Amino acid sequence: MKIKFSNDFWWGTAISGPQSEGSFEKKNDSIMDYWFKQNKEDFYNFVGPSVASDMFNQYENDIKIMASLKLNSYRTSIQWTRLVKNIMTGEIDEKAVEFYRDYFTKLKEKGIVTIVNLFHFDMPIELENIGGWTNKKTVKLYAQYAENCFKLFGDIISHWATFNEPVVPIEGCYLYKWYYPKIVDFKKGIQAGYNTILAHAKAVNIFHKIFENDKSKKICSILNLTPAYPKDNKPENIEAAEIRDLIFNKSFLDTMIKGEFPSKLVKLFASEDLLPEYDSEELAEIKKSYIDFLGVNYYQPSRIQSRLTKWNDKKEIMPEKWFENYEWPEKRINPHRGWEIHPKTLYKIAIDIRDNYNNIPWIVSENGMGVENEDKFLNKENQIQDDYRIDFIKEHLYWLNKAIDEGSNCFGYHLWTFIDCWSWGNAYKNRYGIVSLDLLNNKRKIKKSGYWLKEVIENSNEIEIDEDLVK
Ligand code: IFM
Repeated sequence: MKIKFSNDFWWGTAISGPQSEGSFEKKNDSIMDYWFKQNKEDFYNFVGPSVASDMFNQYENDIKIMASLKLNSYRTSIQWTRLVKNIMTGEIDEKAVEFYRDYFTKLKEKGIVTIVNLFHFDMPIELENIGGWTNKKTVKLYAQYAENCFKLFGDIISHWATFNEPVVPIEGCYLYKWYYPKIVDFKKGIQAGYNTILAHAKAVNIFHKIFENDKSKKICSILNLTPAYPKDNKPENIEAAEIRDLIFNKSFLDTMIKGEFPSKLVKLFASEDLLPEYDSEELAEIKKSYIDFLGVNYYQPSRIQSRLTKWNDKKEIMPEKWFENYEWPEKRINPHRGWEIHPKTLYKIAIDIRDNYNNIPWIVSENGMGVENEDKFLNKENQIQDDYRIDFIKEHLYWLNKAIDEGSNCFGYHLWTFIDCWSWGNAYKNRYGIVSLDLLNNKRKIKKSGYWLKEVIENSNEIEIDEDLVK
């Protein structure tokens, strides 16, 4: 069977500053730099973020590789801790401006549209020390940083993102101890989430004011959506799945697209005295804000049931007070990452955006597969034969294409990621790139999946799909 995407479809890859650039010449530490200095043992093979994929030094060559693969778009992020010399005053580092201007200009010269994201988990440590997103001072400084970015790079960059996966730092820093400072405090997490939404709103309102006469400039937020499937049709399981969706998906999705917090979520948090500190001026700022498009990172759904045991109220309250994860017996899993593979959920997301979110233009801003020990798939020419990744992409594209045919307004697909990158605590354990990275010498080599993507583009965006793969 053949599927086809429109001729102007965006094909590209996504990555982030802290995971690709390395910390060369950076004047400030992010929580990730700091955490590594404190606890190297928390990182796979003791590998930290200082070199990452060496893109700080090799971006020019990397852009040539992207262009050779015919990719027309890309996403990366500016590191706040690089661009700003003095975090508390917002003073800009002119050397960093030179670096980013050259990087973005070189992309533009190759005809690659870049979405520039402003925050990808990399809170400056100085701000974390005053409470990070729980402190409104961070919101103020973020808004100033965002305004500076729009003014410094707005002549080169048309497409922007305020945040990548804003729910992840809440989960990682305030609930499940994935990231420094590994606090377990749901109420603080809710305050941090609310302040993140406020920071986003301030940034997009500033953006729309600066570019009010230039409709080519567009801004989004990038959300990792994990739709919740109830175990079965029992009302208590449906209710549990609905709550999981409210907390992890709709909290950001509804607010950023509709300007309002879901009322059921507000009631739920109020019933447990979890509401954040807010005022009417802030709510008006959020209400006024809007995004021009949405970025959706899709990896896996969630499988949910109601609690099998009563929540112990003596324990610290957690979102799991209202639901439990459920092991779906038919679950197909990526064993390296432990994440479910369920391509059809991308169709569900696409139709939900069409029907419930004004059919806003959107892009698959991340989708991909992390695999350990990819070296075992090297052929004689030293090229990784990642056919599993090609199949993974095809399956997702099949469901995406079907949703687009049915009217969902998706304009592109970005793979995570361009080159094998540093993945926080997992460091270089799982490889995601369509270009491999040799950690011994930082050499790059295009994987089979990279050439496959090039072929798709050269073949007028047509893809041959084996029916067995998508039945
Ligand atoms: O590496 C991360 C990225 O920072 C955010 N999205 C998921 C990726 C893979 O785990």
